[in-house]
Amino acid sequence: MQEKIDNIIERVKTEILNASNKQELIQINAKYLGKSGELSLLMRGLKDLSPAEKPKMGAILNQARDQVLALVRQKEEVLNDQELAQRINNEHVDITMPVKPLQVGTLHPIEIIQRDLIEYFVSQGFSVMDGREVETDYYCFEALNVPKDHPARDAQDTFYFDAEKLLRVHTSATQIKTMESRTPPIKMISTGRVYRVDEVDATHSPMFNQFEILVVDENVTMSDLKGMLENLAKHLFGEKTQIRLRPSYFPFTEPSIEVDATCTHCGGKGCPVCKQTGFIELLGAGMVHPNVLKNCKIDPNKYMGFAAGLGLDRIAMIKYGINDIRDLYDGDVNFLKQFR
Ligand code: FA5
Repeated sequence: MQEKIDNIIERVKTEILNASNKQELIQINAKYLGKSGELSLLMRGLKDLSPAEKPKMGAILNQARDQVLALVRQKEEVLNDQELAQRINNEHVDITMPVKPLQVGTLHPIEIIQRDLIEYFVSQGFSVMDGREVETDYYCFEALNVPKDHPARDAQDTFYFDAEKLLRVHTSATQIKTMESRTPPIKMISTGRVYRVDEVDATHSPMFNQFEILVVDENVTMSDLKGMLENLAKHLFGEKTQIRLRPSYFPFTEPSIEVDATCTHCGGKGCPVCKQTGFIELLGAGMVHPNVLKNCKIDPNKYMGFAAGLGLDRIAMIKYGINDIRDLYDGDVNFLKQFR
């Protein structure tokens, strides 16, 4: 038996020595250690030996099996190394070749302004409120002192889902939600998309972005509003910026104002951008109408407030010198990648 085993080991050694790839190695392994392999058959024959012979022969066969396994593994390592060396030899990396530039995205100009304004107001203790783009007539109009037959609705026509549900025309709806859910003092901002049935032109889009500011407290005055607006204009367009207040009308504020800032292009001297007026329109604002406070169960004899609403698209256009609002929505990568 020992002779037979020695013979097997010798053959295994020669065959392994001659094996030139892993497939041949697998075959050698199967030939000796597979189900019907020579060594496996000998091991299966152990059961026919006498009890005295069994342990001795068992040990010899186990040793032979381990030896064959070790030889196969050794050769496998050699073949792996050869394969790797061959691959390294065949693959040439040209480190002088220019790399493909990474495409890094940029923030949309409106997103940049939105984030900047949120940071600006949050640092002054304002909280950020979320609003809904699909609103009810009540929050968008009625609670803001704009009843169903009010002429102000014509200027802010919108898209209706049914008699009650509509796409909000302004972020002012969030004022009501905030005043309903909190008690004064209130300092809140809210931003997002709004919708109107407006014809598209260089400065109008049926979908645009607004930024709402609301403060409600005891003894809040128009001069607090003016101070806040002055600082805001300087923050947006630089320290030299000045503002001008014009009387205006919003049903939800009394008095109401339209706020202009000195033209960022000519500094107030007059140029084609500001149509020679020296000013550009910035936002609408005013003191919260007592009816609005009452609608939110806030006592108008105790509390006062101011509110303002900016059109972020127009701010982006002024800040970045964009002539057409449509550029903001065309998704032209070459246009958008300017804003970093
Ligand atoms: C309002 O929407 C008021 N809710 C603002 C307000 C809030 C007043 C709080 C008082 C107190 P107005 O309709 O003027 O106001 O719109 C505000 C800004 O939205 C405008 O100054 C303008 O910048 C922008 N805007 C209005 N319509 C469009 C449009 N179709 N496309 C782009 N921007 C627009």
